[in-house]
Order: sequence, then structure tokens, then C-alpha cells
Amino acid sequence: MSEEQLNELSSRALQRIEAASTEEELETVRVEALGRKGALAQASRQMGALAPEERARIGKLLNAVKQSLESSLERRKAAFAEKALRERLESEWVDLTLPAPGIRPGSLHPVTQVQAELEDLFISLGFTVLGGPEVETERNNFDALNIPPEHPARDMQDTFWLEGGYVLRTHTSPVQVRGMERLGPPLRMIAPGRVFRNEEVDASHEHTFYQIEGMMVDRDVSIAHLLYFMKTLISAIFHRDVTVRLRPGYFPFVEPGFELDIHCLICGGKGCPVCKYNGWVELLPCGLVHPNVLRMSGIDPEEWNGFAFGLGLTRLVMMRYGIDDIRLLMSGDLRFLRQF
Ligand code: FA5
Repeated sequence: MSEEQLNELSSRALQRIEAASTEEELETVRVEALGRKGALAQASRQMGALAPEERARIGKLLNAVKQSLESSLERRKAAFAEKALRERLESEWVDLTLPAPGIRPGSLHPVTQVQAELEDLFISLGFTVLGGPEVETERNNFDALNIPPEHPARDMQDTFWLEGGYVLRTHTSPVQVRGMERLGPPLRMIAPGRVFRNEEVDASHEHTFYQIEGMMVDRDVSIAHLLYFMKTLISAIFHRDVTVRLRPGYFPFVEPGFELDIHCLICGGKGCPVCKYNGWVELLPCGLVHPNVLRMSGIDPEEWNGFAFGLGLTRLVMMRYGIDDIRLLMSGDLRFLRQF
């Protein structure tokens, strides 16, 4: 290979190196010029045929060409690597000084929300809010409410019995007893809380649910007072006309006793699993406090009388929001709860 041919080869390869637009093109040029079967390798194989002084000159030139091509390749390769790094840094750039994306705010459970509204309402009507234990004495849950042992009314509430004369309270009515004994007459109290029954669970029955007890003891309390407070309660919750009906109901701790039902708001009274297909939902049992109950808590029924009610808070929440299955309220499913 002559000197001109080598210079020619060198300048062509250098041009291609400069013109390469990808690393792959660069590699092709490298293989063709500097590879084992490349142009320079072929040239050096032809050196044996040259005269000795020619061989030294051409050999030197060959080395110079090789070095110049190698350093050009290196330079372009480094440029490609730098460009790739720049692009990666650009795409992966994160501003660490940005504020963190805050914590998603929680919300109160719908039962808690309605309970708080009713507490505010009754506080505004002069009632005190009382709490009571979920593990109650048999006496407060039954006997002091005029339900002695062997009384058939005990069977109306399927009870979780504990050892030592205790029960998981089946209703919030034992707080009536605690309220009368702690505060004495005259008395206006409500007692919201969780209650427990050994129930067959279905769309409207849970084993664990919420009630709000209400009680007023004063002089000359009548059914008119009771109805006034019940109507105030219902219109405060539903903000619309709700059809109610009052029918006789039996509870040993009231006399007379009533069941206040509301027209089912889930189906509009047509019948659905929530109202057991009869169009009405039992919501608010109530009545005038039985004289025996007053007497057992140390209040003279000749001087004082009163009313009491036991609102099914969980059922009320279902009616208010149109929830067609009580089990959703206890599910803890955030997809459900986030709607409130
Ligand atoms: C009572 O618990 C009485 N202590 C209420 C009372 C208080 C009457 C004061 C008179 C004076 P009852 O067992 O009906 O009554 O329950 C009251 C309300 O709780 C029912 O109307 C209903 O709305 C609700 N309730 C009863 N059982 C369940 C259940 N398994 N799941 C959800 N809600 C229920």
C-alpha cells in the first residue's frame, strides 16, 4: 500500500468518524478500519512485500494513521457517552426541594357524624350527654329496667352473657339507670353508644350496632312531650318530610310503650330487604317511664314521671344516606367510607 493510499484511507475514515451520528455507526467505522480484518490490518499484511527502507517509512505512517483514528474514535465515543448521560440526567431530574404531597385527610364515620349532630341538637334542648360501659351488670341491663330473671322479655334480646353477673349490654337503656341514680330528678339525658346482640346478621341486623338512649324525668311529663321531641329529632336528621307511624310496642320499662316507625326511605315504602318488604322501618321505640323503673332507681313515681326512647342509630344512618346494607357500615372498607 502506497503512502497516498494510506493518507486517502486515513482521511476517509476520519471523515466517516466525524459524520457518524450514532455509536453503532462509529463502531462500524472502527471495525472496517481498525478491526482484525480491517483496512489497516490488510495494509500491514502487505508490508512484507516492500523494500526495507519503504517498509520502515510506511510502517511509521501506518502507526500514525492508526493512532490518529483511535484517538478520533475515542473522542467521538466520549462525546456520545456524555450526551447520553446529559439526556438521562435531564429525564430523571427530581426537585428534592418540592414540598411532600400531603397526607390524605380522613373523615368521621357516618355513624359518628350523625351521633354528633344529635348530641348538638339535644344539648340545645337542655339534655346532658352521658356515657356508660359496654360491659354492664345484669342488674342495669335487665332487672333495674323491670325485666327480672325468668321474665319472657329477656328473650327479646339475644344476649352475650359474661361470667360474674355481667353482660355485653344489649341496649343503651342501662344508662337510664345510671343517669337516674347519679343525677336524680329532674333529668334530661341522652346516651349514645355501642350495643351487642347475638343476632343473625342480614341487611338490617348487625350483632354490633349503635343506639342513642334518651330520657326526660320531670313533673307532669306527657306523651305530648315525647312526641314533640321525637318529631324534632326526625326532622333535624332528615331535613324533609318523613312519614312516621306510632303503634303500640311492648317494653317492660315503659308504660304505655310505642314503636315509632318511618316509611322506608330506601324503597319509598314499596318493599325491600331493609324494610323486610313491608315498607316500614322500626326506628324509635319509646314510651312513658314505668313507675317500677323510677322506684328501683330511688325516684318517687308519685312525684316524678318521664319519657324514654331508644333510637336505632345505625338504622337511622342507613335511612339518612340510603345505605341498603347495614354490613357496609361495619366493613371498614375505605372505598365506602370515603363517600361521607
Ligand atoms: C330497645 O333496645 C329498647 N331498649 C329501646 C327503648 C328504649 C324502648 C327506651 C323504650 C324506651 P329494640 O330492641 O327494639 O329496643 O331496639 C331499638 C332499635 O335498635 C330498633 O328500633 C332498631 O332500630 C335498632 N336495632 C335493634 N336490633 C338491631 C340490630 N340487630 N341491628 C341494627 N339495629 C338494631
